Amino acid sequence: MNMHLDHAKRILATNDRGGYTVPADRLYPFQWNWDSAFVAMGFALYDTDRAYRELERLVEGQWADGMIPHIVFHQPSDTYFPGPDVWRTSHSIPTSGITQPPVFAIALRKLHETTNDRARTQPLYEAALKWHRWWYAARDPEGTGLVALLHPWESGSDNSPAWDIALARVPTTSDTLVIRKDTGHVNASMRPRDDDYKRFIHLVDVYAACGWKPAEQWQKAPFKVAEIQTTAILLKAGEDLEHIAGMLGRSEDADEIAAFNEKTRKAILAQWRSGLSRFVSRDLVSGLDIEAPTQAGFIPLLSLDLNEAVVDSMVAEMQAWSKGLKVGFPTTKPGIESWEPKRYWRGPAWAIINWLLIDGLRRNGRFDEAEALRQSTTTAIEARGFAEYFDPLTGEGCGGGGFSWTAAAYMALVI
Ligand code: 9WN
Repeated sequence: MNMHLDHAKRILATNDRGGYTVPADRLYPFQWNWDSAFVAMGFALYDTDRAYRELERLVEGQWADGMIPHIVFHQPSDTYFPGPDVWRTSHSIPTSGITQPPVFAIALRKLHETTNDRARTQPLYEAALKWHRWWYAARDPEGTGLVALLHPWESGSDNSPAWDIALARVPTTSDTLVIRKDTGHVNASMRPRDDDYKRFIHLVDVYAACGWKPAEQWQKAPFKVAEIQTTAILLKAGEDLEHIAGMLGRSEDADEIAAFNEKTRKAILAQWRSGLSRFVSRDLVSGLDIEAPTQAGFIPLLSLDLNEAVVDSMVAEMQAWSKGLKVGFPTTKPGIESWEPKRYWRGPAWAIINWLLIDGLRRNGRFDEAEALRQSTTTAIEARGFAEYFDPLTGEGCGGGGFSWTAAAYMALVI
């Protein structure tokens, strides 16, 4: 028996707060959206009832318009900023007002295929369909096929160099007092900077003043990015949702979802930049490509069957970034000015990103590279524990410890 697997299960048990899992004790004391989807895939490997519970509890936070928020505040806690008083949303269970990458339907398909439990899958399927419709209506009102983020927190890659130009336009002023709690748990040098936080909160104030109405937010958004990682995840989740619709005999829904998927597939392909060997996001305020070299540009491997020349060039680029590193895959290209190997999304390696890349490499027939990344990820976890993320140069575990999605990723990568 692999003792690390036991440890991973214990982490999920310790972080259980009653049917939902906090990402890490104290540092993140609520339910987070994409964390819970990854965690549900971990639970699906040994406790399908608990996996369903995780998704069901997340859906308790779903808004009437279909959005599933990035945080559901099931119980109060004073160890995290910003809490419900800053978000000022009106859902009955307090939630944040923004969303996060839609991994949910990917988890639901895995779970349904394991259990074939239609009664339990059906309501979650309805919730996922409503959410996918929301993405297209609220975050792609012009029907481009790419969905936009209005806040860096929606990307899950909060302080990525990908946002440096777009975020610099956002003022550092806010009506809300910024009282950071994260730096009381984790060394400040591993976290976003103060100016990032001021801008994050400025955006929250702007959208709260819009009453969180999507059309008004779209008009007033000082930060608006058609984002490649989120869109690629949406497409993979859309494929999985279409598949579930088929299994549930919902053929009209399946057609509707297939049309979303087709539009998005074409739109992602149009974001391929051969000169960069990766896909790019678009800054919708300036209309320009976002060329900052981050992991996001490789995530389309997950949801596209790419031609061999494209895959070859992506893989060569990924190998160039990974050269000499102890742990792949770096979230920012090593060696460039904005690369910071310990600072959150500006360089470190994250197990869940690797999980997505591994699935994408496999989908595109690159089994050796997938296996190398799988081993690099599990070895780092076995050596340094279930850290939030890893310094790719030294392999050191950074950020929070006892981290739920690292535990889930470990299980998925070794079982
Ligand atoms: C803001 C919980 C979340 C992850 C994100 C990660 C971090 C929050 C924060 O933690 O973001 O949502 O306060 O730093 O960036 O991807 O979902 O693990």
